[in-house]
Amino acid sequence: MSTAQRISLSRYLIEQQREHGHISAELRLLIEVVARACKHIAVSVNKGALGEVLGTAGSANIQGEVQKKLDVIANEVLIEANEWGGHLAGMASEEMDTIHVVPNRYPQGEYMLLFDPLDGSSNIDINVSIGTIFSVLRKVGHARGVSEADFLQPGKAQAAAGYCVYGPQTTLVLTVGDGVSVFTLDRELGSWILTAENVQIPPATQEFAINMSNMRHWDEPTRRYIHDCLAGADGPRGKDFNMRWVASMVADVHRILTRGGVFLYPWDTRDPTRPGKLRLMYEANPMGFIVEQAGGLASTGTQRILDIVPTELHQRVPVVLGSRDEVEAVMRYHDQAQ
Ligand code: AHM
Ligand code: MG
Repeated sequence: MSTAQRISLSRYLIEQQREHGHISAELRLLIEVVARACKHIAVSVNKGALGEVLGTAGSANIQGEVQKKLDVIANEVLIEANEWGGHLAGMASEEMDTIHVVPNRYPQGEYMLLFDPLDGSSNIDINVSIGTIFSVLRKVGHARGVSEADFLQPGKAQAAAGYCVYGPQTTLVLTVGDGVSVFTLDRELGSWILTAENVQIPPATQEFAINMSNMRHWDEPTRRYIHDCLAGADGPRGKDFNMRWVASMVADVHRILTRGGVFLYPWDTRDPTRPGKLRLMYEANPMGFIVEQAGGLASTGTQRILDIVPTELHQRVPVVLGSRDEVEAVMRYHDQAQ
């Protein structure tokens, strides 16, 4: 790609606003600020041990998970970058107990930003891909202020969603509801360059991603589905399957976006208070929106993820997403069990 042919994220967003009318000026600013924050996080990630950013922070989040230093750093970077711009009413994060309302000293906008600041925390210290996932909602109604209830909107109401993968390349994937675009960070210039547009997930696949060590905890339909995949070409699915599991949702979803596949973090019996590991608002909804915009499907196994009306901020859900034919196959196994 010659320098003249390069389209930066700023130009892409201005064209989305001006020519296609897909986004408002406020939403454009919001996405630019999030992308800038991701660049900042990428710098910390790249420093690793030299930046003293590895290891635990000595604290736990609301879900009782030990926070890594980078979880805390990434959360702070996103809040500090976004709170003063006038485009947001509030923010919610996997790493914060409750919402962060934009302080009174700054103007309030109509959008709300939700994020998993550092996804794949168990991979931070071992130099494997990790990422940031974000979701944007619009405040309904014009009353001043914002409360937790304003955030409890179904995923289909998202105005934008994206993720950034900090891997061999730093990649930003974005949807504003008009397909999925991919930007690669040019580290020398410090700019995001459009490297793929209108990404489509192949509908058929022979690759699944699941943490097999949890098999004994799964529900019966998931167990039967994986059993049949493992039976290969001679089994009921009639084809051989390959398995991949990075244990960073961003990396697993990015592989699926690039070459197809199905990702499962199913319902399991380990903790009766939670129906799955992944969080609806910070993980399942933004990834579900992106996957659907790329022609794939995102389901709990029995219900479209983007239709779920949240009842709490940190709600967890079972997640099955990726290539359309394969997600439908998983749903059939669940249907048959009912
Ligand atoms: P995190 O947000 O605390 O990093 O947890 C979410 C991650 C996902 O990225 C990944 O798919 C999953 O947890 C991995 O779970 P497991 O440790 O069971 O393999
Ligand atoms: Mg996560």
